[in-house]
Amino acid sequence: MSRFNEYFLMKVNDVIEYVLEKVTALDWDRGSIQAKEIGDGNLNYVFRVWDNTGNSVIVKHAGETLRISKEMTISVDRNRIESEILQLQNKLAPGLVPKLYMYDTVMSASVMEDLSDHELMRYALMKHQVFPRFAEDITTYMVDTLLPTTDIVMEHKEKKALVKSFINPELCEITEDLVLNEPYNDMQGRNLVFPPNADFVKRELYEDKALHQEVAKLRFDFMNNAQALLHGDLHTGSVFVKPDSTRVFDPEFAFYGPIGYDVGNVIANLIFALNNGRAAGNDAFCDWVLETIPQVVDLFKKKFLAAYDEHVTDPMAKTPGFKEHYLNGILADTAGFTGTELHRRIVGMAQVKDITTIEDSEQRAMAEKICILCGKDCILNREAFQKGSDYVDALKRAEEAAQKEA
Ligand code: SR1
Ligand code: MG
Repeated sequence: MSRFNEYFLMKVNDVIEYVLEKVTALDWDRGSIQAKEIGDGNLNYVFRVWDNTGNSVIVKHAGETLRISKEMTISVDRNRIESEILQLQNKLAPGLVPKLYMYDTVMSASVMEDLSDHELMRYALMKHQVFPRFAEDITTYMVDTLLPTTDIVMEHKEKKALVKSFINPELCEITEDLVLNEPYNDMQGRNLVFPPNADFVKRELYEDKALHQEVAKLRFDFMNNAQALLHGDLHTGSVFVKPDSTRVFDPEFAFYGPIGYDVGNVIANLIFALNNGRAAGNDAFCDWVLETIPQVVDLFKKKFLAAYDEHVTDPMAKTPGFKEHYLNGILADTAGFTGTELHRRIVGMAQVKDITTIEDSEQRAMAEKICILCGKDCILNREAFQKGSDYVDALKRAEEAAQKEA
């Protein structure tokens, strides 16, 4: 009788036993097999399991409470969602996501390719490493995973079945609260505001009613626009990199939502990296980020338009002018969700190390002001963000305005 027929929260030794029992395709050396918990995210436990003969896998295991807060409980079904979208994305974007070996809805665990030869992109960026192929790879990943899952491409009943299968209410609720509500009102008293910026945050985020109106529109766009099957949490901590490879992982927030949510998350997280580079005075790194941000937008547009012509099946979506209308909507959403990600990572409970590790408090306060002001520009003027250089211009405006505040 297997110990793994009923859910429990596994520790390191349980995971070794689990792998020996479940991952039989590999010829494990029982004498040298070992495991280590290497999780770095806010939600799950991640174990690397390896032996001395060269076998290794990653086991991702969902607990019933979150790593970031034991008071927060969410369904362990997130592991199934993540596993199923990874299977689909391995078909849509092979080579850009980890291979999935198996998943188990009893133990809420999945076993996947060990990418230890890669590095977490956020940490590599914090060391000011550059990744010249990132813009190409991430835009291929986004276009190849997002467009084919829309109902301008996919048979409509098949798409609706996917919407149903990837309904992810508890993880969506985290985003609806932490990203699209609390940064603007601290409704649950769990925001983490850097004290030197308290008055600035109050004025710019908590008291700006015009901003709240636009964020409300974005919040209901997120909740109601079942446009494509999103990654749902596409920040630089969800990407592994090495010079010749980019792999997007951790799609447990996947659901059918607006495409601009994924694209905007990528841009905002590059902006955090830029501000870390600025605080360190690393101009060469900042120049690379300032080239990469517009490349991401412009390559996304180019590849999206080309893929649209090749893959769209819906007859009305082929009507002249509709393609441009559809893309313009995505671009405006992209700017809006760039802005909400910029805000929530500065004042919300889930912050980013790119900013929180800036030691000099004046530099950190400046970096945060730039992100807040740039985010507001992206949200309030989102229809005007149509090309990559619009983000570079917005960053310049935010830097100038933040300097005046200092
Ligand atoms: C309570 S979870 C906090 C954040 O971690 C995840 O990576 C998502 O970004 C979520 O918003
Ligand atoms: Mg994550």
